[in-house]
Amino acid sequence: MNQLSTVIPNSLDAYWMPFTPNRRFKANPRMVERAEGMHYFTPDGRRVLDGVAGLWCVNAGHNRPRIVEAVQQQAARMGYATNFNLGHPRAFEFASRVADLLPGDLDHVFFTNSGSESVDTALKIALAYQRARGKASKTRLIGRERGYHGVGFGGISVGGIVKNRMYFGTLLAGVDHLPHTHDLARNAFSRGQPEHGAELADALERIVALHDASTIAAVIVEPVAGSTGVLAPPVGYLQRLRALCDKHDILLIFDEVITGFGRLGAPFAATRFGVQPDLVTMAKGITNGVVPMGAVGVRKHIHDTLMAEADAPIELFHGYTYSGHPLACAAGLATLDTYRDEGLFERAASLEPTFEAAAHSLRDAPHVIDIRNIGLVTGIELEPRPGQPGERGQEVFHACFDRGLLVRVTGDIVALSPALIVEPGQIDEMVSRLREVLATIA
Ligand code: PXG
Ligand code: PLP
Repeated sequence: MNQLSTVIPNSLDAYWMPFTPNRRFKANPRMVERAEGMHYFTPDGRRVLDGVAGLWCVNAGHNRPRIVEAVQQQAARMGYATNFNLGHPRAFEFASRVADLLPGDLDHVFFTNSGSESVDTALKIALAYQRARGKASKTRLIGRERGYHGVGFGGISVGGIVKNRMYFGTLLAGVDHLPHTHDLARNAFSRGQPEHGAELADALERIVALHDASTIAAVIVEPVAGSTGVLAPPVGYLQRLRALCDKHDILLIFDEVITGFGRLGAPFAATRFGVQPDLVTMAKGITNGVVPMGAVGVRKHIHDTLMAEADAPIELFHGYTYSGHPLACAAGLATLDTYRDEGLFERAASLEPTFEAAAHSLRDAPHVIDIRNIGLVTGIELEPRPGQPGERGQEVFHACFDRGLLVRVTGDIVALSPALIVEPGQIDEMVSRLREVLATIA
């Protein structure tokens, strides 16, 4: 153990924690201070099995020496260089590597520092592209109910989570939403893609009928909605959405912040589902969560149009101080090497049946009203307590942690999305601990 393990913070007051009930947390804090492989360790040395790859990001597992060393060496060599009018080799190398993994002619990569920034960047590229090709009236952005696209104003505007929107004023103008695809009546306990719901994509036709295609720039969806409870796309849904976007000359953006880098047993969801998006947003697994980074993959014709039609030497007036940060690029390169050399995407694909069977074995556990899965991710939906939505979920989260298992809970939906290095025995351990917890809570 390193020396840091003896440091206990003596005040929790100053830190305003993100997406956390701060007062509750500070009354009963739960901390981790070290991690390795599939586990976190608490300051008093307890081991916690990580059922969610950190927060859907540590796809190669925690503290992999190859990634640690790459970051250490880069920090010692050059910790920072601007990417505005100056380059460093690793950023170019990493962009090429990411482009190689992306399907089709998604040949260009713009770097950001998070999923939220990637979403804002993709929306801005979509708007700039429409204008550059002489379709400046195409400005409307279409999201989807229950979508999570981060917390920037662009992302919450196209996002579909009421609490992430209702406190923050008028948001972006000119945004519409497709209906979500969650349908317990028809699709409960589905394995892989649910059977029913492809026709929900046709809502785009109604939006087009209402506003006209000449006003619509882009549609953005998560291929599998993660944050709002693991919603795989109904069979045929994404294909239908792609066809409608083609028909009406609308860009299709896949937000692959969670689904990218192996979560579905393929490099991207676009690869797995065989649907070609025009723009892809990424983050999280791009650096194994070790250094913050995000990226946007851009198809050739979009990039080339913006290059050819630019009315100023700078083709896109956009970028972040830390775009292409050297530490993030170093971490990203070592991460992609790890995914490749350990065959982790293939490993995720081969574990999917085991993971699916384990998840669905909870069907008869108390409170469970749905279980759904795809790749190495499952959502286990619990019946909410009457008049107290989310309370049962919070209790499950705490009880799991106290029994040495980290899960992710959104409302009353429990998600498991382990690192792709997970062993079958650890999948069993996750499921049996969760079963114990479900049996003990009211
Ligand atoms: N898009 C998607 C699809 C995401 O899942 C973001 C954008 C935003 O990324 P950043 O890096 O800005 O957080 C995400 C992030 C949860 C949870 O409740 C999910 C995310 C973040 C925090 C919590 O499961 N996903
Ligand atoms: N605010 C101020 C005052 C700045 O100078 C900058 C960047 O130079 C920013 C915000 C944006 O920061 P970032 O590029 O890290 O997103």
